Amino acid sequence: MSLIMASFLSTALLLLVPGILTEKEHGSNPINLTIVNSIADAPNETYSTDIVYRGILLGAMRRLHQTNADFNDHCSSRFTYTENFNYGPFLESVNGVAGNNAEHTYWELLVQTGKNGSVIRPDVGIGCYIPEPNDHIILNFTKW
Ligand code: B12
Ligand SMILES: *[C@@H]1O[C@H](CO)[C@@H](O)[C@H](O)[C@H]1NC(C)=O
Ligand SMILES: *[C@@H]1O[C@H](CO)[C@@H](O)[C@H](O)[C@H]1NC(C)=O
Ligand SMILES: *[C@@H]1O[C@H](CO)[C@@H](O)[C@H](O)[C@H]1NC(C)=O
Ligand SMILES: *[C@@H]1O[C@H](CO)[C@@H](O)[C@H](O)[C@H]1NC(C)=O
Repeated sequence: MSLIMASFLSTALLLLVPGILTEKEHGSNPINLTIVNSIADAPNETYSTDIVYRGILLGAMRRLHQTNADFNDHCSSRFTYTENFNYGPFLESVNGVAGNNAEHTYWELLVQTGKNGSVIRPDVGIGCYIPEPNDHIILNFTKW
């Protein structure tokens, strides 16, 4: 009896596991990204893009650049980043607006979490942050 049960269970597992793996490894989720300029009085811009399973934010931004006409603007880059030796990509400009050391301005990375809706300030940059499926990414042009 228990032998039959065990073999039934393992067969059920074998049938289930490939389905779960397929979804997680090949799936992508929609994610919203809002551009906020808290210094100039510019209206917010919200874009929708896709993020692959456990993909980094920079990947979703690259996908947005490839697919969105507004964000893309005739193939000229609508966001730029510099490569920091220690910390990786530093987001320098978005839609032509660049951070400036002399003016103490920069693009701050914020996330409104899908879990509870509160806004957090990740302790890593765009190359390391891995958005959750319902995260709302906010790029906030601000002062330091
Ligand atoms: C000052 C500072 C800033 C300033 C830098 C202003 C300036 N031009 O001086 C500002 C406010 C711009 C900043 C922004 C951010 N920062 Co900062 N920052 C620091 C801090 C406190 C000191 C850096 C420093 O002056 N070092 C001394 C100088 C001589 O060395 P340096 O190599 O030239 O320093 C440069 C880099 O540190 C770079 N930098 C600063 N922050 C970051 C973040 C990333 C992701 C990258 C690639 C580069 C970078 O700017 C410095 C000047 O050019 C460090 C913590 C620490 N105590 O080290 C955190 C730190 C480096 N920052 C961090 C983070 C997470 C950020 C943000 C992503 C925060 C956010 N959620 O928005 C943003 C970057 C967003 C973007 N646009 O990509 C993390 C990086 C950890 C990681 N592994 O990614 C650190 C370690 C703090 C932490 N939370 O632990 N930051
Ligand atoms: C993105 O924003 C739109 C419009 O506000 C909303 O309908 C949609 O549910 C959001 N998508 C995600 C994944 O948060
Ligand atoms: C812009 O977006 C931010 C972050 O979601 C929000 O706090 C702010 O109220 C928005 N501003 C406008 C004018 O919609
Ligand atoms: C909301 O969720 C984030 C992580 O998803 C957590 O860091 C934060 O403490 C939570 N805030 C509240 C008020 O529960
Ligand atoms: C953007 O930065 C400003 C200034 O630090 C802050 O007041 C505002 O709350 C930030 N925007 C969001 C959406 O958190």
